[in-house]
Amino acid sequence: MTDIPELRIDADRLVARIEALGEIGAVLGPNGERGSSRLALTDDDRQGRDLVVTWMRDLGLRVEIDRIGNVFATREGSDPTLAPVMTGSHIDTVATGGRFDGNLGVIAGLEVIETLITHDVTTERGVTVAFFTDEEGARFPPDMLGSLVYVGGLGVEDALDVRAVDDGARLGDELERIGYAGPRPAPAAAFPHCFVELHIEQGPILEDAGVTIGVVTGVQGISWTELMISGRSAHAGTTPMRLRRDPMLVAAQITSFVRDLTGELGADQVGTVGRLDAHPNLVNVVPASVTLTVDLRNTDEEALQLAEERTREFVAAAAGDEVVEVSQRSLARFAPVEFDPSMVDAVERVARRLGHSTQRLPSGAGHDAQMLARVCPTAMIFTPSVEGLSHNIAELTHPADLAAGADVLLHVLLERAGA
Ligand code: HGY
Ligand code: MN
Ligand code: MN
Repeated sequence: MTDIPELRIDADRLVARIEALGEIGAVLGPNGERGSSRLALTDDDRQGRDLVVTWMRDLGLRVEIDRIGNVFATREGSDPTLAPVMTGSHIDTVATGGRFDGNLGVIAGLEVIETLITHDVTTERGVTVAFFTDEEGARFPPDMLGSLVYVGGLGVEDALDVRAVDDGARLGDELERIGYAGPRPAPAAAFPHCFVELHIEQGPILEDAGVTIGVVTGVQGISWTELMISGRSAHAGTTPMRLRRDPMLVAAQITSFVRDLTGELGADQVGTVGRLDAHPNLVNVVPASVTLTVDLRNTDEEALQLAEERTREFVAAAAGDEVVEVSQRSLARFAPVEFDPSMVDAVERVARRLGHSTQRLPSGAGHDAQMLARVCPTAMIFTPSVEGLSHNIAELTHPADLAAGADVLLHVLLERAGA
């Protein structure tokens, strides 16, 4: 019997499962990049879900699915009256996804539980590993949709009625179609004792600092807006420039403004125009309409509101100049979140005890932990991303760093579960 402090996960098993899951919806690049594309509630997502649920059932875990398709797998503790500790993340990806974003946290949670089983370690509290539906929000906005419903931040009926931005499919219909519309109530009737999420950093900070473990202090605020700009389609050759009402021009001006605004507001402000759809999208037609998205983020809520205000003002002025109409809708809006200080300290203390270098940092990306922090003490553990790359099929985190993160997760959960 291994002493608890000496316990470590099985790194080969962890990496093998990450690779196996990554092969579902595999996207291979010209230079050997190996990514995945499993947009939420597609057949690829279903296949990924089925594989992970099979692993969960093979470990003899109690598997539950809630009404928004979140999946929870629990190994019981010795005291069933105590709320479990929970870990997990997401297994849906963006279309140019890597194999580690989200997947690491779910598979490491499974690995932690298998390590406890293998070493016959009992814990007072149960240990649950979860994956949440549609964390990316790329097909069905907002992001973190499943965990937001789980904590009661979005009504489940409203969530089931969300329409896909690509083909207009209704979320609830897609959930039924892939067989993951579960019976467990959402929001949850009871919440975990605590939540710890292991995730890749997805940025360059840890790699630049040569640090192995990121001790995440919180998550920055997120603002997603969809703008529909309506002009007048016209002939590209015969229409004098002075008569044009060109939505593509305004879309280009907004894109350029967002970049300039980040420079003006300084370090923590980031801005992205990621989606742009022109209609009719033909070489010889001044577009009738253009739909685009603006993603603004900042660690400071006031600064984020200023960025939103400045963008609204610019859009109104540019639309007036070009005599186009703009309607807009919010796709996601989350304020910055600070994690529980005692949980953050535990991550740092455990990582150092295991001999890893650490650095505290806020998360630039949104995560399910951002939602769980509303209902229980929550923290995150980051591992470095090679070249800070993510949402790119070249996304990579080295096996030694994956294992380090999973070992820290193991021991933070052991502390909180009462091994
Ligand atoms: O958008 C995000 O930050 C996350 O990938 N959902
Ligand atoms: Mn993620
Ligand atoms: Mn992501």
